[in-house]
Amino acid sequence: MEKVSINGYPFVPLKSSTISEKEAEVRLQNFTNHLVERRSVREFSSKPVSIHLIKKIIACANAAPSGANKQPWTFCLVSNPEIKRKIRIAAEAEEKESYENRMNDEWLDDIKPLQTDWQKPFLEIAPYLIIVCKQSYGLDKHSTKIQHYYVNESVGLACGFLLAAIHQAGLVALTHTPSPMNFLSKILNRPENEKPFLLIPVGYPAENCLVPDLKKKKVEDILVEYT
Ligand code: IYR
Repeated sequence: MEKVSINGYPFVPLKSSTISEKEAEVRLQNFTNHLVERRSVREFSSKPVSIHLIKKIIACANAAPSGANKQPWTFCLVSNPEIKRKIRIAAEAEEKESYENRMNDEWLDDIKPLQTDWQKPFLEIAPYLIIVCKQSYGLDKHSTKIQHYYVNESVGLACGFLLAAIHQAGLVALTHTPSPMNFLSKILNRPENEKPFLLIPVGYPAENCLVPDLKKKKVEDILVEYT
């Protein structure tokens, strides 16, 4: 790789290959056909998943762009059954309170097609729980604060990469947001600069797994053109 310097900062040539529009369309169609099959799954198999595969998936998420390339994220990977059990118990307590007292009628109505309730057995069944934490600031080895930028945007992008990688690996996941999520900070003993962002069970789907028959908005309804 040919290195050059701009004002003393190292740059390398962009790795890119120009392809014909026809080729682009074929590739894009294949990519889209694959991605539209990704679904949020709530019925998991307990079939083990190789730790090697999971770490490769997390490496893919770590390639996401982030503000000033600070990578303001931590991926907590839980396979320990006792920790999974603690997480399930605490998540279900919050979810029970949410379903019974926090969510309003419109919200409860909106999620009826998903047929969810406060019970979350998948938190113990799925072989892995990935708890993605956002770092509101970083800490160097002397515990000096490091500024982070656009933390929600950055961690959201990393989660997008993570979900795409999970799907690419033939695994399934759920973007789960039991709310509030501070119980995870306690169970996982996370430092003050980190807050849980998403709780993502990962594994293989249960046999005969069903998912709700949801439709996406049409492109015409989400695209505004300024020509
Ligand atoms: N967090 C709850 C409720 C829930 C909320 C939304 I918005 C969803 O898209 C799905 C569920 C739960 O996980 O059951």
